[in-house]
Amino acid sequence: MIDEYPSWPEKFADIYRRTGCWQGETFGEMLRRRAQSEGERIAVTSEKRSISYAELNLNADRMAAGFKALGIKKGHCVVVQLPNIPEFFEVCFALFRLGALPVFALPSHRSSEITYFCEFTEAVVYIIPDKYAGFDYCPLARKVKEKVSTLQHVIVAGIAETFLPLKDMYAAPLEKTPEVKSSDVAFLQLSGGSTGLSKLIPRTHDDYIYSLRKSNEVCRINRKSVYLAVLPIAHNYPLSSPGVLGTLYAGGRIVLSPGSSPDEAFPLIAQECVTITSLVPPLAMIWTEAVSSRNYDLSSLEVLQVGGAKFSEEAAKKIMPAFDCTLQQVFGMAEGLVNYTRLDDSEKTIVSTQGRPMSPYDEIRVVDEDDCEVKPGEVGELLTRGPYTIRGYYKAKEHNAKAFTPDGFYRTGDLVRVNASGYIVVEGRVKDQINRGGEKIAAEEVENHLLAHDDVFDVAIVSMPDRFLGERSCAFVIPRHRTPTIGELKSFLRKRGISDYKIPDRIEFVDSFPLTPFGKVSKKLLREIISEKLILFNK
Ligand code: J2J
Repeated sequence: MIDEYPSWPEKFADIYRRTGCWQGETFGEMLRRRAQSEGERIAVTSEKRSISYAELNLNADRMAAGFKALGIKKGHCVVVQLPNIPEFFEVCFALFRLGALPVFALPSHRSSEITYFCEFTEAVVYIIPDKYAGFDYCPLARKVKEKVSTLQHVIVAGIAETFLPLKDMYAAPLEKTPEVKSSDVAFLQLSGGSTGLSKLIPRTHDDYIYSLRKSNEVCRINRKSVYLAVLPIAHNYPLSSPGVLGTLYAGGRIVLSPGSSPDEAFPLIAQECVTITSLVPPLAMIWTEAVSSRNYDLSSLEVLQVGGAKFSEEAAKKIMPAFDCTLQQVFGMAEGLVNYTRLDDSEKTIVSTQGRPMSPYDEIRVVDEDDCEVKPGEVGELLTRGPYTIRGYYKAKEHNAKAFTPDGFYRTGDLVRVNASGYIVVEGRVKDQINRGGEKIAAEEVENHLLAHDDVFDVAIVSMPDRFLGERSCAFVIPRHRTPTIGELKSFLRKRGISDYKIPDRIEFVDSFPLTPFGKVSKKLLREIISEKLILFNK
């Protein structure tokens, strides 16, 4: 049950309501209204099926009834680990209608992460696909279910083996659903994490729907928009910036791509007349390279969004000529704040900045190590507060005291500078995280796994520069009795059930770590050591 999260002080909640940011609408109501206005118009198209707004609305009601019969109640958490399939929407809206909370796991998560999400949220149900991207989810679910005592059911979209098939959840709609308030938490998003495991982010109907409305305004999403989902839609960026939920809010159409490669996505853009899609930088680079050698009509594409990690100016400059559409840089975070370059910004602004906050009620501060504001244009840590930025993580009292200022600003951990026009340029980060082409790795989480190995005395994980992904991860390991092989350490991590993207790209064995003047491990120096080594190696 969800009861432990710091919310906005009444004074702020009142301002956000009075200024019309929070309009008192829930996701359940939003879909009902769209079903009334859009009816048989298609909401979601995938390889296998298309569903209209009316159908999605009805199926959400039917599934809500099925879920209720299983025992899912208001306030219960349900870990949802679904790929880009139409059922994702039926499941989420069914849970919204019951006031139960999806916890958005990514398809790449494995037993270590899923067990933690289930245990931490005391999840009652875990929902998976049967297979996706060559991975079989039922054995994973069996492992998780053995460990988590609260977990009552596993539901499978597809062949369910010993579990419950999702298709059996469509029941006769309920006469009465529980009362869900717009100020209630609608779901839990995942943070990229910097200390240990991912923190859980409680987003309310009010705050998230505001972020959709504002995103739609900035990105000019309307009923005619066709959004292609290539990134995993459970992630905050394709979910909400404006992503799939923004598209539904506007009455547009979502096209779900089975994969992110140009050969899968380009034909869909051409066939479905896609108008907007969102990518992370490495994918944007692959698409740009591919465009001239493929013969698809991509002329429907109006906006190509790139975000999740820093997009280099050089790569950004190639987008508009290659696709003959507008590039939009997106710098956002699941905790809230989203910055966009505007569609009518100059090319210079679009290629060289990460945009500006989408809402006039977003407050930002750029501060030094003592929390004092830096001079305009100087680099410092970005702090933010606003109508769709959380005031605290779920069940994380101690961490919240560090991650938020006493007056409620979220410490993003990002180093930025703000130019004279108010546009943000991301310059680096202070958080102990590696951004591997948009996928975030909390160094401490992987370090803790490696420390469990008998032959590891100590470990420090840092980022190393990479031309394609921006960053990759490098683990510096001090061995204990004997020096293990790299293969041994990697397979040890896999056996512990962590996602593939968290396995260090490189492992270096050392006798000791460089220290800071205070005697702490200097990750800065470790980053320099590995960068220099890579330069020498590449010469
Ligand atoms: C540099 N760093 C960036 C960018 C995110 C929209 C877009 C992205 C996310 C997201 C999101 C960056 N340049 N353009 O939720 O709604 C890094 C920062 C940031 C962290 C947040 C959205 N865009 N980043 O990426 O919660 O370090 O959200 O604090 O996964 O990604 O990561 P996440």
